[in-house]
This record gives sequence, C-alpha cells and structure tokens, in this order.
Amino acid sequence: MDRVIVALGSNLGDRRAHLDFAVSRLRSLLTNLRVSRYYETDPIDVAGAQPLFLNAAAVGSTATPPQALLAALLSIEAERGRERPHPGAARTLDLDLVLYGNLVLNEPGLIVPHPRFRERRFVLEPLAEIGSELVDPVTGSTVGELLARCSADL
Ligand code: PH2
Ligand code: MG
Ligand code: MG
Repeated sequence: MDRVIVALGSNLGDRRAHLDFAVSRLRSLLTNLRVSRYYETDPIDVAGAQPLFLNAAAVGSTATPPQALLAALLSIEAERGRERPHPGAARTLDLDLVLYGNLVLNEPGLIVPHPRFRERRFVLEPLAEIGSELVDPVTGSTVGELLARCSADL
C-alpha cells in the first residue's frame, strides 16, 4: 500500500456538491481517507476572468497502480460533467494526483509529484492541514516546509 495525495478543485456549478461527491468516491477508492476543510481561493494561472475556486486535499492509502488510479480520478471528474474546452478553463471538478508514495514518475498524462504543487498555496495549504509531515521525494522537503517557503500571493 502506498500513501497518495489528491488535490481537489472546483470553480463551476455547485462547487461544494462537486467536492462532496468526489470525497464520497475517494472513500471507496482509498483506505484511511483524511480530507481537509474546503478553502475558497482566487484563481491562479487560468484563462480569462473566472469564479473563485473551492479547493481541498485528501490523503489515503491504495494498492492501485498510478495509471489505474489516474484513470479512476478522471472518471470521477467525468461523472460531474467535466469538460476541457481549452487549457485553464473553468471546471466542475479537478482531481490531481499530487504524490504517490515516494514514486517519481514522468509518463504520458501523468507526472508525479505534480510538477507545480510546490508553488501552489491552494494545494499546499489544505494539504498541510492533513499531512504537513509528508515528504516530497524530489526535493526532500516536507509539505510544511514547502508551504512556509510558498509566496503569499500564489
Ligand atoms: N487549478 C488550476 C489552475 N488554477 N487556481 C485555484 N485557486 N485553484 C485551483 O484548483 C486551480 C487554480 C489548474 O488545475
Ligand atoms: Mg489541476
Ligand atoms: Mg487536473
């Protein structure tokens, strides 16, 4: 079993309902699931003016291999009507695999750890609430340390 981190985000439609739905699906996908509070955040690096996000983080354990877990996350997004009209578009539900144990992967459609999570307060802040001791296998820093170094406006 590996410990995995999933970042949750929504800024289209009933954001809370989308996140609640994702959490209930994640409960059957991962064991010992812990979920952060929901954080309302300003959109960062998105296309055009967009509504505020609701973000959260979840940690749990799994024996499902990374690509199969990614496929399961994409199918949960699809259940909430996720569309991808263009990069950075507003979305009903985004589920990103941030960490998968100590694995470092660069495969088609799947880079783990998530390549931008170290600079993203909207990922690190919820994540620190449930796993500030978790270690980024690339930099060796804990989530708590990454958050402390993260710029206040990201
Ligand atoms: N996701 C992005 C880009 N920008 N900004 C916030 N606040 N929250 C997000 O989840 C988010 C974002 C790409 O997935
Ligand atoms: Mg994302
Ligand atoms: Mg995504």
